[in-house]
Amino acid sequence: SRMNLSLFDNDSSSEWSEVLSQGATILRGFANRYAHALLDEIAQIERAAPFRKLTTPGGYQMSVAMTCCGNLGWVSDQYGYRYSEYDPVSGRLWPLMPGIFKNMAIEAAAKAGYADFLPDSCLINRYLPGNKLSLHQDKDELDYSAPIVSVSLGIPAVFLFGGSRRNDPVQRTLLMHGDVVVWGGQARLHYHGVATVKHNEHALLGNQRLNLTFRKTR
Ligand code: MD6
Ligand code: FE
Repeated sequence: SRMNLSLFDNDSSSEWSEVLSQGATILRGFANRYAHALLDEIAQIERAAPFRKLTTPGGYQMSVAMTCCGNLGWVSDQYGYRYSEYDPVSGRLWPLMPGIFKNMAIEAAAKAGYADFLPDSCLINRYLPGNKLSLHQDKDELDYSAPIVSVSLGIPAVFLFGGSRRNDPVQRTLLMHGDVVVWGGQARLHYHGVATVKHNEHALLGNQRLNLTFRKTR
């Protein structure tokens, strides 16, 4: 629904915002102008820290493949979910967060009303058709006053957005290439997920969807 829709000051038709719920805003088309630069950086990151499918603490393999950059990366294994300075696959520090990643995330946060966002971690998720992300809360960060900035690239996916309780009703919204969700305040601990991704083709990314989530973890 576009009940709370506003065009941005300067631009016209290719960028607009939608309020998902109090604290959660979708900046439609915001990342379009960054897309080529982001993909070049992801190709570099991937060389040092390849995408991998993590195992949940319960012993299931996630269908989404992940990698990270920044001072900390999100990891999952038999001992639980946490942020780590080291990539468990290589034993090395995660690749640095590229300047353009950080600048874009800061600008998006500000545009959605969160000034002074300083991400120290970027989780990069890769979805292929058939992959999904079950309903969850993001609660491994220490400071819930900071928002999360989530950037979608490639083929579309239905984003599931619930409330603070697992059984709250779920809104569904299609996230397209270039869409950014900024997520904090009242919505910071809301349940969310990604429905099974459908077969599709994107001019830059082929049959993939990439999602970047920027966080302040500590
Ligand atoms: C995704 N996103 O869109 C998964 N979490 O691929 C998330 O899990 C997420 O988009 C917290 C805030 C925004 C998000
Ligand atoms: Fe999440």
